[in-house]
Amino acid sequence: MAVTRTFSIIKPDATRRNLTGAVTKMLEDAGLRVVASKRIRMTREQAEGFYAVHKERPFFGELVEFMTSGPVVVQVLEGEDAVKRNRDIMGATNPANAEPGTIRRELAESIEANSVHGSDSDENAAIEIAFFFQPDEIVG
Ligand code: RTP
Ligand code: MG
Repeated sequence: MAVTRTFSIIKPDATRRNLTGAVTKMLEDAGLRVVASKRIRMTREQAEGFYAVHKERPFFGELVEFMTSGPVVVQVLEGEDAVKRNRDIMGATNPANAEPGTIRRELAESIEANSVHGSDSDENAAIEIAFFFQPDEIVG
């Protein structure tokens, strides 16, 4: 299996509860390596742009409010089959449906405040990484 990269966000519900380290440990224990990381407060424009694919969804407005409600940590993760590996350790979108041992089952608050984002394909990972990072900010 090839070593690839994915994009992750530790969401405001997790930073508010001081779970940045706890989330990162679960990612590392799953075999992923943090090769870029920064703590930012997303602007409304960034959140709307990042989630543009969800523009027509009923939860879009609330999602933008939530993602701009506090600090987030944006990260690039590297590992074998990184996109799938990350989605496996994240668990289902709704923590109530997520498997025990996953980040969302163990740490998330709700379907919206679900602690982490992870890219859903290699193609989207590349787009999402470029949305937040310059190439020289990523050190593999
Ligand atoms: P993500 O994109 O964050 O990795 O999560 P996902 O694929 O599991 O979920 P997606 O359907 O892409 O939704 C993106 C984010 O929107 C929020 N959401 N709220 N209120 C709702 O019904 C609802 N549904 C989704 C979540 O924060 C979700 O991660
Ligand atoms: Mg998604």
